[in-house]
Parts: sequence; C-alpha cells; structure tokens
Amino acid sequence: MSKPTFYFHPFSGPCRTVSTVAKILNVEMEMKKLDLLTQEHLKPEFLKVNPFHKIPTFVDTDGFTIDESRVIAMYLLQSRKPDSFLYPNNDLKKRTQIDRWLHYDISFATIISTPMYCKFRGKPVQDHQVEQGKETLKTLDGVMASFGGKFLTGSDQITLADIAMYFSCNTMEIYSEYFKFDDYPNLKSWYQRVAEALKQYDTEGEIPKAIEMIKQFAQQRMAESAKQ
Ligand SMILES: N[C@@H](CCC(=O)N[C@@H](CS)C(=O)NCC(=O)O)C(=O)O
Repeated sequence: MSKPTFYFHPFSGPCRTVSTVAKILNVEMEMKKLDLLTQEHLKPEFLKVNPFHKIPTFVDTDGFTIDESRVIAMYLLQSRKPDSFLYPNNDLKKRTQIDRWLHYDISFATIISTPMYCKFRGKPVQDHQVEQGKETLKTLDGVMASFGGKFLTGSDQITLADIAMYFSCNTMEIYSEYFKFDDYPNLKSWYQRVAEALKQYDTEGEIPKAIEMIKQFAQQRMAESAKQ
C-alpha cells in the first residue's frame, strides 16, 4: 500500500508535532528530509509541492497536499482516527478547547522563539521582544497554577494541544538566555508531564535526541554569529 509523503527536517519543532501524531496513530510516511541550510526547500521541485516553501508539508496517498503543522495533525487525526483522545470528533466542547490552545500556540510559538532566531541570524534582540515573551510566559504560568497535575484542556490525558505547545516550548530548552523554565514553575511541571507522557510513544528516544542535536547546532550557530 502506498504511503503519504512527509517533507520534514528533524530540527523543526512543527515537524516533530506531525511526526509524533503520526507515530501515535501508527501512520507510516515516506520521509523526505529537506535541508533548509542548503535551501533544498527553495528548489523548483519542492516549490511545485508547496509554493510557501515550508516544512512540514504532507502529501496524502491521493495527492491531497497540506502544510501548517497543527492543520496537518488535525487532518491526520480526523482522516485516520476521528475518535482519538488527541482530537475527539465526538466531543465538540473538548475539541473546541483543543482548537483554542492550538490557535493560542500559533502566536505563542512566534513570541518565545523570536529572540533566539534574532541571535541565530546575528540580529539585535529588542527589549520589547523579551518583555513580550516574559509577560506571555508569566500569564501562562499563572493559568497553569490551577492545573493540578493535569494537561491543557483540564484532562488526565494529553491532547493535540499539549503536543503542539510542547514542541513550541522546546525552544526554551534549546536556548535559555532570555526565557528560563525555572522562572515559570507551573509551565515547567506541565512541560515535564508532557515529556513523560510522550515517552510511551517515543520508544527509540528520538525526541530527546533531536532536542540535544538542535541544542548543539544552536550553540555552534551562536558562536559563529558572535564572531561575525
Ligand atoms: N506555522 C508553520 C511554521 C512552519 C515553519 O516556519 N517552518 C520552517 C521550519 S521550522 C520553514 O519551513 N522555514 C523555511 C522557510 O520559511 O522558507 C507550521 O506550524 O507548520
């Protein structure tokens, strides 16, 4: 049987959201790694697949093509296992709560990763970017104070919302100059709970390995841009 195709890079948090959901669902994909550093994503072959030149990009067996990690994950769940606890089709309020966090995560991911990407590119980090990140994290940490060991939608099980937010928060583990988990204890304990919950699906330990590899890459990249 043919498999869907997945354009990805192991360093990409959005790609990890999709591959984790695919793993949980036991969906096998034809993995096509694109090296952003050598600009493989800008080659005409890939631009034909996705003119926005973004990974992750997913091509289903019938040719249906879609990008945006959260949307790919929602599509995978709804097309393969619509009653999954990750994104239940049969519980409108639960699914709406998950959607709420997924939409929140879109801006959250940008806010907390912007200072790191400025550093990567040797661009100055602005005070307001750091202030906005700290305010966002403080509010989130305050909300999480009432979680009492639970996950984002108040349940005992992770959902797609926890997975997407977890991979956005990886940035804080990779590069902690501006935003440190120790300053946000409720966020830290939720993050650790998700990491623990994901271990049963990540049997080869690929998630921590990827985070470690990105950390090393980030350190090298920072050292190079500091020299310039
Ligand atoms: N909101 C998108 C973000 C995707 C994204 O920014 N991907 C990066 C890699 S992590 C990329 O493809 N960059 C190449 C480019 O923008 O040309 C998602 O969640 O899928």
